[in-house]
Amino acid sequence: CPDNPSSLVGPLKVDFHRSRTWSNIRKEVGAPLQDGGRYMPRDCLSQHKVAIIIPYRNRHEHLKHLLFYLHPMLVRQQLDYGIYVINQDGEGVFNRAKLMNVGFAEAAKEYDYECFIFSDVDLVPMDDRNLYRCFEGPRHLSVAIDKFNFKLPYSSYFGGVSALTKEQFLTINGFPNTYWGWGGEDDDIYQRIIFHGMSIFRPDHITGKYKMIQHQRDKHNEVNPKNSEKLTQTHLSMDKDGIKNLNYTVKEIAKDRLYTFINVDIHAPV
Ligand code: UDH
Repeated sequence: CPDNPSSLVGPLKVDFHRSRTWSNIRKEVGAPLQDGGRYMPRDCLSQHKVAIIIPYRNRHEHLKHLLFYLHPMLVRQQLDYGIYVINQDGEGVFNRAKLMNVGFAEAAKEYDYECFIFSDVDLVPMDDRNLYRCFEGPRHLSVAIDKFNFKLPYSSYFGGVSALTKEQFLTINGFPNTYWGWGGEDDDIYQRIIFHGMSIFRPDHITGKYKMIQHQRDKHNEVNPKNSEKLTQTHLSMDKDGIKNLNYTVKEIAKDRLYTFINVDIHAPV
């Protein structure tokens, strides 16, 4: 497929006021997909094998909105892609970064993905020129979120949506497994990247616009004050704590038309 897909439209209208049903979304955006939320263009060979990894628990409405907007955009970008929803089993403390590690490991078992996009479930891109593919360095995609007045909240911010090649991800030993509860894991990932001598790529602030679905802080994902202390130790912990020592138990893998659902026990403290 060409480097610059010709079917991109630029700015997208994103509206969360309409409530959507799964069957309607399947009807509206599911037609070109294969089970598991898989797609590859038929008329050309895609240059990008991309797994989209979504850390997840109990955000059904958000997932509907995201998939409704994301699938058509990824199809227009002519990617060979699959969407993986990594659901944390049980009621234990949430761990976003560990779920993303699981997503990497499980998606890599399934197909020869070269690029991994890690995306929060509540961030919907507002411009389809924001390419969900990988670059020479790790890329931070969600640079202009409405909640932060379409600005980076701070210059080293790496939260929300990011893209790493398999090689970039393995170079930093993946993400930390030890950040339970809210906060810090995205800054740890940023430091891993910098400490391994890579720099961060970003789209501009027009292309990188996102709309965040408003929500309250979830249960069992309270701010964990220990996480900010851990950040001072990243340089010591990063080569031990990550994809190398990842352990988890897959409880279920289910293929919906719109996504692959992986329910996983990540041995959370209760
Ligand atoms: N997530 C879930 N379920 C949870 C917790 C987190 O699916 O119970 C996932 C989801 O993909 C989410 C991501 O983890 O988008 C990040 O969690 P978050 O949305 O809580 O993080 P964010 O930085 O927090 O968006 C905004 C909290 C708003 C509280 C404002 C209080 N003033």
